[in-house]
Amino acid sequence: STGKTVRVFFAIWPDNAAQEQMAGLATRLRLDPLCGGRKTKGDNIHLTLVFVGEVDAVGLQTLLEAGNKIGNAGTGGFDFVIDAIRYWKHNQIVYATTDKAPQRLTDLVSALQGALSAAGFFLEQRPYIPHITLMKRASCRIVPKLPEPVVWRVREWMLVKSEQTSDGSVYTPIHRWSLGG
Ligand code: 2AM
Repeated sequence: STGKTVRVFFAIWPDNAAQEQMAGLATRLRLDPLCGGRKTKGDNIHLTLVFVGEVDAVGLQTLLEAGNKIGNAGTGGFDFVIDAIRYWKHNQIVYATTDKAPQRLTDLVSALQGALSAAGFFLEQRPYIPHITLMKRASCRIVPKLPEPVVWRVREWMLVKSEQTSDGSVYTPIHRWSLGG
C-alpha cells in the first residue's frame, strides 16, 4: 500500500527510579573530560528490544497483531540489573548494559524476532546485545565505571514511534503491553 510511513521499534522504558539513575549517569558522563559527546535526555533513555524501521499503516497493523500474540502470554514483570558502562568506538556511543541479561528479557526479544520474521519483516541478523545509549558522538579515552548497579523493574514493553526533530529524537509510544503481575 502507499501513504505515510512511520519509523518504529519495540522497546522498554525505565521506571522513574531507574530513569533517574541513568539520567544521572548521562549527566556525569557529559561532564567527564575523558569522554565528551551528547547525552541522551532522561525521557529518551530506553532499551530497544527489536528495531523495525519504516512501516506503513498495513505494516503497523501487522506489528500490533504480532505484539498482541506475545503480549497475552505475560507471566509477570521481571527485574533487569544493569551493571556496566561501555563504549563502542565504531559508532561512538557510551551505553549501559550487562553481560547477564535476564532470561525473561532475551525470551521476549526472541519471541518478538520470531513473530516479526513470521509476519514477513526483515530484521537485524546480528546477535542481540542489550544496550541503553547514554551518550552519542563520544570519544572516550577512559570509560568511567558504573558506581552501583541500576535495578530496572520491567513491567511493560511497547511499540514506539521515532521522529527526528530539530530538537533531537522524539519517541512516542504507539501501544503498550503489560507483563502482568
Ligand atoms: P541506538 O541507541 O544504538 O542508536 C531508536 O532509534 C532506537 O532504535 C535506538 O535505541 C537505536 O539504537 C535503535 N536503532 C536505530 N537504528 C537502528 C538500526 N538500524 N538497527 C538497530 N537498531 C537501531
